[in-house]
Amino acid sequence: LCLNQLRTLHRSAVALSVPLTFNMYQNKRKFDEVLPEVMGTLMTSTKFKNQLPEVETWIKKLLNYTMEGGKRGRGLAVPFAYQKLEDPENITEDKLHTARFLGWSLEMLQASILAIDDVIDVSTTRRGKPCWYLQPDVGTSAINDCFLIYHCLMELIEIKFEKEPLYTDLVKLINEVFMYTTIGQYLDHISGYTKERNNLDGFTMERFNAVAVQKTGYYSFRLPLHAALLLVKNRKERDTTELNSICLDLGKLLQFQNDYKDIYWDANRSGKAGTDIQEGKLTWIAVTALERCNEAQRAIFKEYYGSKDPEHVKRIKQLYDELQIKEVYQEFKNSFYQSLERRIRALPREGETVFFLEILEACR
Ligand code: DMA
Ligand code: MG
Ligand code: MG
Ligand code: MG
Repeated sequence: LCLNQLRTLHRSAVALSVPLTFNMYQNKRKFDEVLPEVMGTLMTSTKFKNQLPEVETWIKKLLNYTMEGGKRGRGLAVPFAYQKLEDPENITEDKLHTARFLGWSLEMLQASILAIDDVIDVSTTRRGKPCWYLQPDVGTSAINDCFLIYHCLMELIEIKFEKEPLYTDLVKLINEVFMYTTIGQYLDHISGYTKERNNLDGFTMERFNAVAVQKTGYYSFRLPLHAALLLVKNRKERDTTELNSICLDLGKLLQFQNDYKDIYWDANRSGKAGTDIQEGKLTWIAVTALERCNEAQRAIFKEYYGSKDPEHVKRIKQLYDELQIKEVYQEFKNSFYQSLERRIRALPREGETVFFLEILEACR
């Protein structure tokens, strides 16, 4: 047997012990069926009683608009994680239903994070339609609407879980994760390049990673994982150190892919028009480009990055091409996947491995 054949055999053996079937999205129909119940539950809130009639109309319009579309990765991850992390004999249909309900709560959180992110990033489209803040009669009032979505989420989980033992831990989890996300968003905002500030000291991979972990890793991976763990019977006995660490690495992965798509995917494919170059964002693409720039190229970067002028944006994209960023990205992405996959396969429980392999696959 030559070395390559051996490698193939080894890979299929590993694949057999942990089948890489793509299961998470098979549960999407059942997940979607829970949404009307989630909305119905929210609308039973006593806080919405005796309101002026436009309040309920507005809340429904706001939630329908901002929660529509998207891949539902975070929401679906909750019931999927519960199924994979809980011992089979403890899984109940009731808890699965709760996991789906929790998943939708996280989708609501995601809606508020994205709606405010689009204001910060001066974006124009999201999930294939204009950003919420660009809707007629919204504008800067979108900031208040984001609070409103957040409070709908908190109200929803109060109505549904107030009397459950998991309630306090759930509220603490959401608060903790939202705290990290808002810190991450702050860091993202102040790390941007402007010609006036003329400072690229912060454009390092270390800083990119620190921001990505906080703005993306916590709410995209750690939150669904821990929301699911709240339903697992003997969860307090589980050691989550390595799981948490993998979540944050997945955050880096999701963010450097997100940064790539901002430049190289057109809006039809990603559902949103990119603004990273225009807004001078600290992105994986920009940091990687700077690592490879000579003095002349660095001067071009400093001249044109962070400008809304389409010609300047074009010039930056041309610089990225000269530096072969696409190729560097593919290579980096492959090796990042491989090392994460190794760590995931080394997890002590097969359910943990299956869960994370699925998430990794969903990130492809
Ligand atoms: C992603 O940042 C992180 C959050 C908290 C939304 P981003 O602005 O790059 O996201 P997107 O590309 O979806 O606007
Ligand atoms: Mg954005
Ligand atoms: Mg952003
Ligand atoms: Mg982005």
